[in-house]
Amino acid sequence: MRHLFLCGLLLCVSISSVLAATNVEGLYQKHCAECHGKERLGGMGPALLPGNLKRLKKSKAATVIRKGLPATQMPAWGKTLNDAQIEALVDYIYTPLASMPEWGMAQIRASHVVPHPYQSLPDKPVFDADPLNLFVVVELGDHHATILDGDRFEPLIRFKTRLNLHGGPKYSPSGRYVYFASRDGWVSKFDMYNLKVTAEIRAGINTRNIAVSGDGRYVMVGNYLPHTLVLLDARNLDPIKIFPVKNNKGKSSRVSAVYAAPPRGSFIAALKDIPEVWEISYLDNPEPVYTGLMHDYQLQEGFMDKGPFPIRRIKLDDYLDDFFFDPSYRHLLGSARNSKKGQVVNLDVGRKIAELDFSGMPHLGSGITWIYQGRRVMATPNLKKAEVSIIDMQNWKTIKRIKTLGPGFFMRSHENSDYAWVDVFFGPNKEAVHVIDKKTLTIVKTLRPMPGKNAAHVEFDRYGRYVLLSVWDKDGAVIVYDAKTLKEIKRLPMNKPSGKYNVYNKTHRSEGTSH
Ligand code: DHE
Repeated sequence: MRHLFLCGLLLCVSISSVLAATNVEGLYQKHCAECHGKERLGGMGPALLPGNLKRLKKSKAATVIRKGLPATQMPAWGKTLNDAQIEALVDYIYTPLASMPEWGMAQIRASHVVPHPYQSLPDKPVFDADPLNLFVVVELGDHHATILDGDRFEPLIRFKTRLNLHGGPKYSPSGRYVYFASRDGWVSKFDMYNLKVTAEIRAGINTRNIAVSGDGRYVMVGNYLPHTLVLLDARNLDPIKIFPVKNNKGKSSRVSAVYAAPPRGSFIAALKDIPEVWEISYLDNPEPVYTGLMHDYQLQEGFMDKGPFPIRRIKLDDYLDDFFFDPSYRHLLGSARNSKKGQVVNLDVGRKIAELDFSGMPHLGSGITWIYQGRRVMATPNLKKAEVSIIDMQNWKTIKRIKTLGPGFFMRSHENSDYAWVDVFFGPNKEAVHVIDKKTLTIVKTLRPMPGKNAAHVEFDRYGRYVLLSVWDKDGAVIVYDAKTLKEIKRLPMNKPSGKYNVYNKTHRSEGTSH
């Protein structure tokens, strides 16, 4: 009898766990799949797999689901889901997939398409606009991009992109080609002269961003999933090499971001799960760029890989989630999501040389620099605090915190403008954009171009005469302002326009924008 009772109990337990499992799968598909992918492999949001959640405790994951994650699109589910449902979801996302999809050389190669091979299209632009004053405008609302004439502010073409483009599209050195990355791993090459997509390849399952080498020969892709960096030949995007991202003990890591450092002839990648920065030379003969630095190399000899594209590993005290270079590319300024201290890493000597006083999680990749009272300063918005930090780049001290109406995402300026623009991306004032006087470090004007709608991300034209601002809404717009008078010049209706990228400013590494 007791035996029968136990069997019944076990049956009940296993039925309820099956039900719970079915429910949690249903919960995931209903609330999470749209952003994190049906298979948890990532989409607009990151992949939700144990390998990608290593730095997050389960209790913290529950808080993120309940309260949302500041500075991301992750909403708070605390009012929709109860505690048991949240716990079940946490267990679910920390459970490994039955089989992990592979994304190695075979899969990458199989995805490759080249509709217009390198040098098969004419070398003359098919339009009469200034090719160096064009803008790429990414429209997230329906996954399109518009190429905009930067003198007349008229679209030359609007074309469909891969889903959820993220990060800055990167130009070839001449500005003829632009490379896009989507969060689900697609890299697309677009010919700005012929207004055509020329090649595409899926280099990862969940991608962070891409960088183009200073000589235009390579594209490096940084992935969250799998934990790899993938090097592509820029001509037709043929894959050249996959770098598994692992430390010397075999622990693997997501890539936080990868950027090109042209004066160094290298790519620099920050890692999310290993406290290391990697420098990968793309020079045919890597030695010359390190002239004078061989001593440091000898010190680190054991860490250098041999062969082409050598990896130099710089050990740090903390992880890096975001970073910025000084104009010489000798220093890297980095921040980590859960740390109050930023780090300044001297890339020549290969170690941290100073700490930065950060508490608001600056979006460093969005920072800009200018000369203030004879000294170069860096300015960055903060994702968790309503302020802009101004940092003296000689002694790395924060010299001013400019109070804003809410945490901001993007800050932009231009060499020829007295103003720096910063958005209020989060909170009740997300419709506002501040204009800061670079000489006095004070807000001189706050614009609210479309009340109730999020206004964010500006980019200047090549001369610094006009400023383009996005209103991130389905019925949004790119609004053109006169950079001096701050008066509106033109409004172009667009579908949730996000970033805008001017060819000249990007290819000439303007101090007022990202590179
Ligand atoms: Fe971005 C650039 C990281 C969320 C829109 N964002 C970048 C870059 C990094 C980064 C490292 C620089 C890449 C480059 O230039 O190649 N972004 C992150 C995050 O860690 C964060 C907070 C969380 C995440 O989901 O990854 C994040 N970003 C967002 C958004 O929610 C935004 C607003 C909408 C979206 O598209 O997902 C967003 N990020 C952008 C844009 C840029 C960008 C428009 C390019 C700015 C530029 O001018 O170069």
